[in-house]
Amino acid sequence: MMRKMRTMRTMRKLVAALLIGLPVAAFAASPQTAVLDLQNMTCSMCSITIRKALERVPGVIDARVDYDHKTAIVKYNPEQANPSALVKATTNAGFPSKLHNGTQQ
Ligand SMILES: [Cu+2]
Repeated sequence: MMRKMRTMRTMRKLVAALLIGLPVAAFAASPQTAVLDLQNMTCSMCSITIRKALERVPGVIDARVDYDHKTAIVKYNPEQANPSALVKATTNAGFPSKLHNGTQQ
């Protein structure tokens, strides 16, 4: 009898933990991708500078800089970062940018 009670209590704790944990997962925003057109890129080393600047922005998950196309493709958590923060980061690093076609995917 006592053992059953304890099991029930453990179960209840588990359910409570799930109830607390689930909404976070359910409402966590899915990553967004922004494409930036970059200025001032003169060599492939610039790509690294830009990538590092973007990766330093809180919420950035992944940043890829394409030297040939002078673009940066940035995956970010929209709850922490936004396109203007990304533009600001590259601009502060010496590479003014703007959203490619003003679009986000
Ligand atoms: Cu360079």
